Amino acid sequence: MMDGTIRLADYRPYPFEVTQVALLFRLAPGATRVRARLDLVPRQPGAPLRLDGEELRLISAAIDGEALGGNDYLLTETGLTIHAAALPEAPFTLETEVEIAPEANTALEGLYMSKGMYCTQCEAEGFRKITFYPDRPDVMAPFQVRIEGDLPVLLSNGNPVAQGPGWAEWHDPWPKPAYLFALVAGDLVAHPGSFTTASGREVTLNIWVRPGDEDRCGFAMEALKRSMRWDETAYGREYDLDIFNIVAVDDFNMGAMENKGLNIFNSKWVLASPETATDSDFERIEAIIAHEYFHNWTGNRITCRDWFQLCLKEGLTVFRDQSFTAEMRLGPVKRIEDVILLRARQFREDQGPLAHPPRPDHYKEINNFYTVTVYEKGAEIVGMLKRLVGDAGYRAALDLYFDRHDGQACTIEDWLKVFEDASGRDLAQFKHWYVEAGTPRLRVSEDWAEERLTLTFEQSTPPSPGQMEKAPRHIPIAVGLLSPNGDEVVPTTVLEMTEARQSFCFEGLATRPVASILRDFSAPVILERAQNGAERAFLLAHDTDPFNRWEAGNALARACLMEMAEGAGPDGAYLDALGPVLADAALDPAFRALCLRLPSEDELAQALHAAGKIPDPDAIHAARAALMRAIAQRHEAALSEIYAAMAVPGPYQPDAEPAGRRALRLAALALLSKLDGGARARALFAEAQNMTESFGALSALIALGAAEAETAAFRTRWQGDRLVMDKWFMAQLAYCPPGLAAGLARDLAEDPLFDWKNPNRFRALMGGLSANHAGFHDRSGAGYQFYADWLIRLDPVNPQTAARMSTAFETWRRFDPGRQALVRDELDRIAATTGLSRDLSEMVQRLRG
Ligand code: 0A1
Ligand code: ZN
Repeated sequence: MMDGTIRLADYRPYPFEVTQVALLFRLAPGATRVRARLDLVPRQPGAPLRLDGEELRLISAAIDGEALGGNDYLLTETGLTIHAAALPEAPFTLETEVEIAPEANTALEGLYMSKGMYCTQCEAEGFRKITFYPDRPDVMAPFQVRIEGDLPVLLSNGNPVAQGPGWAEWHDPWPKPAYLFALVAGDLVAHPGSFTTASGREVTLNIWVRPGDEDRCGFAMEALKRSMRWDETAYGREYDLDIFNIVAVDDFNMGAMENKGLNIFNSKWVLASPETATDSDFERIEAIIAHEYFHNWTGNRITCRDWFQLCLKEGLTVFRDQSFTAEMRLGPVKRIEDVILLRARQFREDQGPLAHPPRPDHYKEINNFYTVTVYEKGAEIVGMLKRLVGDAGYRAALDLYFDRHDGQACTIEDWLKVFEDASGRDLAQFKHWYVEAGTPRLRVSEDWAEERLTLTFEQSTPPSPGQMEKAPRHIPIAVGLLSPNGDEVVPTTVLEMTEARQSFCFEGLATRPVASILRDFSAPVILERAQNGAERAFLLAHDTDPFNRWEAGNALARACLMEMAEGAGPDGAYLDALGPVLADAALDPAFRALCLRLPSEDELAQALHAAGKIPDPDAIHAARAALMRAIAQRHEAALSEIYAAMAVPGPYQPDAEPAGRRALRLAALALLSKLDGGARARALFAEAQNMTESFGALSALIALGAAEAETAAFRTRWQGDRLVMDKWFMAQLAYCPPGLAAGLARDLAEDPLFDWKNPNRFRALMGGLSANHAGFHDRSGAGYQFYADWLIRLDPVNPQTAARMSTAFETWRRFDPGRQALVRDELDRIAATTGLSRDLSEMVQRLRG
C-alpha cells in the first residue's frame, strides 16, 4: 500500500449498499455543477463512509437533509470520508454538490469537452472526477439523471423520461457500476434506425455525430443491427432498454466505451465512407460496434467485482466479437488475422518487462492494464475453454453464467465455476492461464514405429516479472494427420496436455503421416517443431486446416528471413512453394493475400531474440526488402496477372469478398512495386475511387521513397478531413525508408495540422514512427529521443495516452548494448521528469525492469 500499489488480496466488500442514485448536472464549460443524491444502506455497523473524489470543489454535503459540519468528515485530494459518528444506523440519503471544469479537462477522463460537446469517460476511474462516489465496479445502483444545459441534444444512460428546452431527464433501471455512467451534450445530429428484438420489442437506435458527419454512419448502423441479431441467436441475449444511443467523439483516449445504453465511440471507429475509410477500417468498425454492443451482457448486466477481474468482461467480449466477425466474414481468414495480432503484440508484451497475467494481482494505475494480454490473451483463454468443453458445453456454461450471475459483479473464479458445474470438469489446473504471465513454449518431437506415430510434447513457460516458477498448463492441442498424398487420415482431434512432458499415440497407420499440429491455433503457445522446408511446403500445399496451411507458409517465410538477416540469400524452396498458392484460383483471395504477407520486422526481431540472437534492425529491414524483391522477380508474371484479375469493378462495397480481392491485389502491388519503380502504384493512386486503393498505392510509394507528389496531393485533397489526415501522418512515418523516419517525424511535428492534444493525431504520428522498426530503433538514438521528448510533453496533458504510448519501448532488452544504453537513458530521463503522472511513472518503472 505504501508505494500506492493496489492488491487483489486486499479486496473487501463495500460496507454500504447504494440503492438509488440521482444526479443533476448544470452544464457550463468552466464551472459545471453536479448535485448527487445517494440512497445508502449501511451493511457494516460502525464503518465510515468513504467516497472517491478527485479534482472536485465541494460546495455542500448533507445527510438526510442536514448539512454536515467540518468535524463530520475528512476531505483529501482523493476523496471524502464521513466519520461513522456522523452516520445514521438506518438507511439514509447523502446529498452533495460539487463544481468541476470540463473545459480544463485535457486528460479526457471524467466530464470533458471535445469541440464544444460535453462528453464523459468513466472507465476505469473517471466517475470520481464527476462527483463523490464509491467508484468501484462492485457498487451497482439504478441511476436517474437530469441534465440542464443550453444545447440541443442532452443524453445519458437508460430510457428518456422527459425533456424540454435546455433540459432532459433519463432513467436507467438496470443497476450499474459508476464506470458505465455516461453523459453527452452538444449540437449533434442523429443517424436514426430501429430494431425489433426476438421477443418483439421495438428499440430506437441512434448514432449521434457532429453536423456533416451523418452520411458516414450507415455502415455502423447496419453493423449494430447485425450485432443485436447475432447476440440473440448465438447467445440468446436480447437488448433490454427502449433506446440504444451511440455517440461519435473526436477526442477519445481509446477505441470506444460500452456505457449502458449510451456507447461512446472514437469517431474513427464509427464514421466511414468508401472515399475515406479502408476495407480494414470497415472491418474494425463492424468489430468494435459489435464489441461494445456485446458488453451489454458481458460487462454491464454481469460486471467485474474489481479491476483485477477486467479480463472477465474483456476477454469474453473480445472472444464474442471475434466469433461474430468470423461468421460475418471469412472465418479462417479472421482467425489468421487474430493470431497475427496476438503474436505481434501479446507475445511481444509477454516476453518483455511489461508481462503480466490476464488477471494481474497488483497494479498502481489500472488504466495501464487495458492491455493486449487482458483483451487478446483473455479471448484466447475463452476459446480454449470452448475447445475443451465443446460447442454444446460452452453454450450450457454461458447459459448458466447469465442465469446465475445476472445483476452481479463477478470474478474469474465465478466464471470458471460455471464451466465446472456445466461440464463436470475440474479446471483447477486450467486456471494457471489466468493467473500466470508468459507464453508457454511447446516443443514437439515425433516417433514413427510399427504403424504408430507418437507425438511427444514438452512444455515450459519462461519466468516473467515477479513469477519465476511456472506450473505446467492445461493445453488443448488440436492435431490432424495427413497421408503423403494429402488425404486426411486422422481428422482434427484435441489432445489435452496437462503434464510438463507427455506423449500421445496414433495407432494403425499404414504409412507415416504428416502431422498438422496446433490446428486453428488451439492454444496461445509458441510451438517449437524441427521441421524441414519440404514438410512445410507440403503442409502449405495440402493441409486441410486453413490456419495451419497459412502457418506453414509463414514458418517458411520466417525461417528464410531469419537466415537472410544473417547474410544468407533468399531460400529457393520458399520461393517455389509460393507458386502453387498464387496460382490456386480456388483459394480465397483474402487467404492468398495473407500468404503473401511477410512477417513484420518486429516479429522477426522477436523470433531472432527468442533464438538467442541479437536482432539487427537494419539487417532485418534489408532482408525483408530483399525477399520482397526476390518474390516479385520469381513470380512477376503470376503477380501481374493477379494484379489485373483482382481489380474490382463497379461501386465500392465493404463486404468480405471484394475486400479480399482488393487485399490480394494490393499485396501483389506492394511486391511488383519493387520491380516497376512504382509505376503501377502511381497509376492506381491517380485513378483510385476508394480509400483502400488510394491508401494502398500511397503506402507502396512511400515504401519506395518515391511518394513526394502523391503525399502532397493527398494532403491537399484531405486536409479538411481529420480521420484521413491521421492516415497521412501515420503512413509517411510507418512505411518510409528507415533512415528518414526520425527526421521526418520532427518535420511532421511542426506541421500546423499536428494537433498533438488530439489522441488520434498523437497516436498517428508517434505510432507511425514506432511502427517503422528500423527507423525507431535507428542506432543514432534519434527516434528514441524524439519519442521520449513527446511522451514528456504529453504526460501533463493526457497521462493515459502518454502511458499507453510508452509501450513502444518494451522491446529494448532485445537489442545490442548500444541501443539498450540509449533507451535506458531516455527512460531515465522520463523517470526524472518532475511531476510525472502516476500512469507514466508506473510504466517507466516497469519498463526499466
Ligand atoms: N471498456 C472499453 C475500453 C475502454 C477502457 C478504458 C477507457 O478509458 C480509459 C475507454 C475505453 C472497451 O473494452 O471497449
Ligand atoms: Zn471491451
